[in-house]
Amino acid sequence: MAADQKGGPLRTPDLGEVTTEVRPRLRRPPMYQVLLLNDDYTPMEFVVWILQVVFHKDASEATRLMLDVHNKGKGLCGVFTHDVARTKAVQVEALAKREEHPLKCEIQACAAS
Ligand code: TYC
Repeated sequence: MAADQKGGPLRTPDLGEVTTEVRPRLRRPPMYQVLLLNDDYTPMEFVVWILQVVFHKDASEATRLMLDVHNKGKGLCGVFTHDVARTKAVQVEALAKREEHPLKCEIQACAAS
């Protein structure tokens, strides 16, 4: 479709007036932050590993973020659609529970833009 075709009636020399398909207005999905919470018991190496396998952080970023959470109480692991954010939070807590660590995540809606 040409760049100047915005939907609605269109004149062409050969076909006369034709109606083009109406293009739906697309909206970006709402986005959610996944925040990792500090606790006194989960080993630091386990948190670094979680940040690598669930959030695809490299070793140095995972270590920096783990220390940030350790020092400040919580930290941002990433921003995702609701399903992805929930899935990652559930994965973190399931992996932690398997090892009997109390590690928890929070998800929080981002301000609408
Ligand atoms: N505070 C934990 C400790 O000293 C380490 C830790 C860091 C735990 C980040 C959770 O999200 C966390 N072993």
